[in-house]
Amino acid sequence: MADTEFQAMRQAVVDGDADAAEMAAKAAVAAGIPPLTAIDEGFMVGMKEVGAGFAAGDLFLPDMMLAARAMQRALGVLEPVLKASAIERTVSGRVVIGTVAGDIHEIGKNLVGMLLSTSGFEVHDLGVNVTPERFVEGAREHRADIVGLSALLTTTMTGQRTVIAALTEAGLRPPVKVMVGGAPVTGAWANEIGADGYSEDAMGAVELAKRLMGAADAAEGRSR
Ligand code: B12
Repeated sequence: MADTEFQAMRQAVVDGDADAAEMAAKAAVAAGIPPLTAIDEGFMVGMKEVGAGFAAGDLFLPDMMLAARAMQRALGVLEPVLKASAIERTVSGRVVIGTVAGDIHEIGKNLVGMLLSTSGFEVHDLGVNVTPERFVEGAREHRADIVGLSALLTTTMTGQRTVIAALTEAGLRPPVKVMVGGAPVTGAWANEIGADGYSEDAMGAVELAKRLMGAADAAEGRSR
């Protein structure tokens, strides 16, 4: 049964049909499919397909825009369900997150932020196209434990390195930890630019953030 539902989710994104995406998300909730499963096995599959179609020249920018709109509509339905299932209420740490300068992709960053906040982190989202200066300011202002940097383009990935340098230059690193992610980002890249961690998806980002908080606690000799 779930197969048909996942298929409907995938198709709604591929068709860029926001109404169908909303309906598919509601059907998933009604069928008791966990929101993250719906995202990973349904909507994300469609998103990857659209990305591949664009890369192959079969689909165009408006197709990606419609797919994004459909996915966002679905996430709007799934977010309250995710929030309702949040168990940990204590603040596990403060995260400042954003998409680096020159890059306006936000869906993955939003998903990571959403999951961190339902896992007990205090999340401050600086949005998209965020300059290194703004990351430094945000980290100071919100007394960040972790700064999360999203980049979806090979041309903007290098911006992650620039932000790390800016945080270091501002004397914030350490203690602030930096985690990086986004479709073109890899563990090797994270190592190369001196990030504290990388995750390929939102669930992994939560685990990573918890690990980074543990490392911070150990360094300061306290326990949470
Ligand atoms: C939707 C989309 C768009 C939408 C974005 C809408 C929006 N509001 O976000 C629009 C239409 C605006 C767009 C524009 C462009 N796009 Co675009 N886009 C995509 C697409 C199809 C999906 C991205 C997405 O939302 N995925 C769903 C989310 C949930 O996944 P995700 O972002 O990867 O995030 C997950 C992980 O990466 C990770 N993660 C993400 N961030 C972070 C952060 C941290 C800290 C951590 C730990 C983890 C983490 O966790 C997330 C959840 O699992 C991708 C294809 C793809 N395969 O990625 C192309 C893609 C990224 N786009 C691409 C391109 C080329 C462009 C444009 C340059 C096109 C153009 N000619 O104008 C512009 C650039 C605009 C700009 N300056 O940023 C290329 C990039 C190629 C490259 N190697 O650089 C891709 C790969 C398509 C392709 N195959 O060619 N795009």
